[in-house]
Amino acid sequence: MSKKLLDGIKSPTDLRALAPDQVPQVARELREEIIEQVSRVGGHLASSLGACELITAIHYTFETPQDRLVLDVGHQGYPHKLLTGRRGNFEHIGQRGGIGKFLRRDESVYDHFGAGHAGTSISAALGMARAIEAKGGDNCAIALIGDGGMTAGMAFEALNHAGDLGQSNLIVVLNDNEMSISPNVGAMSSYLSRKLSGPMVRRMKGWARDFLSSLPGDMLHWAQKAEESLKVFFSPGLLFEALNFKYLGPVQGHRVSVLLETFNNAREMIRQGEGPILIHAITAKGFGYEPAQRDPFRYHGVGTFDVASGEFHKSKPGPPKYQNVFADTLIKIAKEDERVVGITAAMADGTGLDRFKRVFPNRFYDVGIAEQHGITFAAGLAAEGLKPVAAIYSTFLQRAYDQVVHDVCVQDLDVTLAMDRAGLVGADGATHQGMYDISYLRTLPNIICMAPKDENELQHMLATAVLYNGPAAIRYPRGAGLGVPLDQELKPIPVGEAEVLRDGGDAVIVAYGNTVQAAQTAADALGTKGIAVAVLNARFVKPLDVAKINRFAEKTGHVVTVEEHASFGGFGSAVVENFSASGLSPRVRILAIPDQIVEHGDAKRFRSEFGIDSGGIEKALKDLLNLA
Ligand SMILES: Cc1ncc(C[n+]2csc(CCOP(=O)(O)OP(=O)(O)O)c2C)c(N)n1
Repeated sequence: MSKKLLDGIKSPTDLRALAPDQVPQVARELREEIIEQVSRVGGHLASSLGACELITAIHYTFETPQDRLVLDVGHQGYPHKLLTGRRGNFEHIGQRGGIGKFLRRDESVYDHFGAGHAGTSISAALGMARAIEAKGGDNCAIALIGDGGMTAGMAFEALNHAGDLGQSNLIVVLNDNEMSISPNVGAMSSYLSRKLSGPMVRRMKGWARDFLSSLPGDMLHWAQKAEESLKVFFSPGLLFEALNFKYLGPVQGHRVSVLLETFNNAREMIRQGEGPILIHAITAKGFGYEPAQRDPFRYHGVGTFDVASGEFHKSKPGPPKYQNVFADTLIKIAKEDERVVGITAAMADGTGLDRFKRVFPNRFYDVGIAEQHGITFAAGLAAEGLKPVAAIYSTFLQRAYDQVVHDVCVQDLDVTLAMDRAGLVGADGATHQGMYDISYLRTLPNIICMAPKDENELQHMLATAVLYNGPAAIRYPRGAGLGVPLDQELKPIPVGEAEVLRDGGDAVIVAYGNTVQAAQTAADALGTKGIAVAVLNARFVKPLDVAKINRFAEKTGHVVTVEEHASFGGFGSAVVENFSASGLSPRVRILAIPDQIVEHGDAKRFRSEFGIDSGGIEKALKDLLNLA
């Protein structure tokens, strides 16, 4: 087999030693390697394929890591990882001890800013550019952001600020493929996609060219300038120019020669103090791998697949996913109540709301990667008497915290928050763990917060939340349910009522959400040893079923709480606060995720390490009861 150019690239310095006409081959080899590696371990595919030329050309042109490259989200970063010394680590991407799926500051000196959530790159790069300037340096910062990422409000805030600062050493590269995970949404997206391609614009350009060629030499210079202005006027550049950016583009984002020329120009402009610059590159998501290019949505994040056919390896059929039970239930509810609408922030597929959209296209809203706006938009709908259900992953709802507080809870508006991926998320790692929502929501006024023990209870909780006339939140985990039968009839649960699953006089486990099953297993195990452990399915953290919890605490004197959430401020804290307020002092153990960053890796293994699985609960009970 012939030696690859990639074999000689241990860092971007090696890349920069190549001739410009070798760079396209590097991009091609990166693409082949990404397809090959991802087919074996799974990961983000289409976004990385679409960014091979851009990332290679940036590393080739700029002096990384002295020039800072900041990737938005980081899901398109595989070419970056391969070029920056992590080629040998791909086999274990997203696995415990392996490299992460996104960028991380502790993984490489080339990862200047960690990410996972969208829309942060321009702000971070601006901060870096400013700091470099303040320290007297002459390097620049480059943010690479997708058109999906650009729908995040923060990206606009950053552009606005950068333009105001006139930050001369900042470059924003807009990777425009008209896709978020699904096709991108929004007026901005439509504006960008005009890209000088409309017939009128083409005609205008033709006239301008004819006119120019008819001019005498000295007028040509001015006319060319006029053509530049015309180009800007008829291109998406107008918006960015208005924000005080120099606009370069649109450029073909897979033609390395064009990219090298454009980036070289940009670098020169930065040297002349002419930034900030926005480079608008047009790319195709999934480029260079036919199945992914044809259907970039399906190949955004993939499991293992066959490279030749593009077919995904089938996973074993199992219980329905929580997200699908959620969506199907919402459809059922919406059929009965026309006030119900569904909202997603660019995650129609991940939340299951694409199913809802198919049934109720006019009652479905994809707001883009704009969780903040999504929540206040929901509040507005609720203020007019509708019943919005915003399905947002626990980790992404963090973005909209003030909107949940100020716009929903303080005004006591009837918004339901459906928080998918609550708890441990596995391969996506630290930035995506849904382990803070109990703490950040249960402190708020008016809201009720609940978590189902299984997918059947999720149905009833959704009915409860929608029926409730005020803010309501439900957290439920990633992936498949337990495989329990699904009731046909939806039965709202009395707000604040826990469920006694098992009686017992020696101790009580008060479990929240997806830890209930493990609590039952632990109680069963102790039962066989003659120890009678009661199990409560708390169902609500707010309002807590104080009466039941206190009754069992008094009766047994020994309480174990368990939740898949950070221990500080979580469910166990709520139970202990209640004991304090009630003047009770049973012996208590709080089982939860300790105060630490939880990296990527198998969720099951983490549960065991944190003692929130059945073995951990059993052990805690034995400790509490002083059993050997
Ligand atoms: C705040 C936030 N919300 C949602 C997501 C989920 N998400 C990951 S990538 C992505 C789409 C990004 O689209 P774009 O920036 O255009 O990049 P592309 O994949 O098209 O290259 C979304 C919605 C996220 N990472 N962060």
